[in-house]
Amino acid sequence: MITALCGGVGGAKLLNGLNLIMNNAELKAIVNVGDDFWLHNLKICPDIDSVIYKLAGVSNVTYGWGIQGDTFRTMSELEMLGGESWFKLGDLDLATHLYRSQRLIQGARLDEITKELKEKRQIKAEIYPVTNDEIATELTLKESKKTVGFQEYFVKLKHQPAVSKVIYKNTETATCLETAIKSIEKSEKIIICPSNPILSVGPIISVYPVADLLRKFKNKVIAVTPLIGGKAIKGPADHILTELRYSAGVLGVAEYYREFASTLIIDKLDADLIKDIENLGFNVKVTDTLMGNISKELKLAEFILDQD
Ligand code: FO1
Repeated sequence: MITALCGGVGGAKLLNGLNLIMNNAELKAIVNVGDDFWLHNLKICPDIDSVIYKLAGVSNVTYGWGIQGDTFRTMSELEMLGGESWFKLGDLDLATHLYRSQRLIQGARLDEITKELKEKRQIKAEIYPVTNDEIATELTLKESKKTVGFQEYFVKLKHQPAVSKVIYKNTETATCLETAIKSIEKSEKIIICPSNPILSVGPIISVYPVADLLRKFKNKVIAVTPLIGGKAIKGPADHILTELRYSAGVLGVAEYYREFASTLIIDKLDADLIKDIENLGFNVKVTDTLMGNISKELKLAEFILDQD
């Protein structure tokens, strides 16, 4: 059994590689729900959906979120009406949000609904929200000192403003899914996918008892850096680490994960940092981590599964 802690776009690519190799329910993904929010009275779970669409082979290859070939006619109409249209929900993607929201109103739990959604798309791997409770990642902006919700920062503000603080709201009272706890305990390997450490993995780790479990099973935790040559492929992973006083580049990722993971997988472009990262106590493995196509997703997944 393998458990992967996963955010949206980057994490979903590695998860897809693992899923293509394993293709069974022995792969368990624990997914971030700190980005989730309500919009138009619909519950949106971007990371769960990015993972489901990717594993189902329907995800938009350019954006990494949403469905390939989707259109945005509803959003254009909404914009014309003067409605809120900054967060682009595709016409096909809307079906997922309608389904999930209706099921939540009927009293179903988020993990049940996620199971229904992934089974409809013939995905065998288990996909668990880390918690069924509503948690929310919020960011305090350095200059304005304003605290904004994740999607306002990420989409509206295009993740540009410097951040002074990240808050994982409600994680101290949220209950971790029992199935997620069991899968961490029973797995031979726990993989931290190349997602944003602070914004995508941080909310998962902050739900009790995930941090304690990672510390306890540290010897089987393998983290994969999302930074290549010190830079994020997409998103704010690189600058948010330094804004929160971690070292620049992959060293900052290593500092963030040092209490939770024993192995850190880094890219060839960062090989000059091997010694510094080893000095933080990691077993360092170097490979090509850029997943530009499915064969590279498979290759990285194979490399990780081969580690002892
Ligand atoms: N990201 C954007 O940058 N702009 C969007 O308009 C947008 C819409 C969207 C709709 C559904 C969905 O599941 C994801 C969407 N995302 C969009 C991605 C999302 O904001 C981020 O990828 C994640 O929250 C970060 O992991």
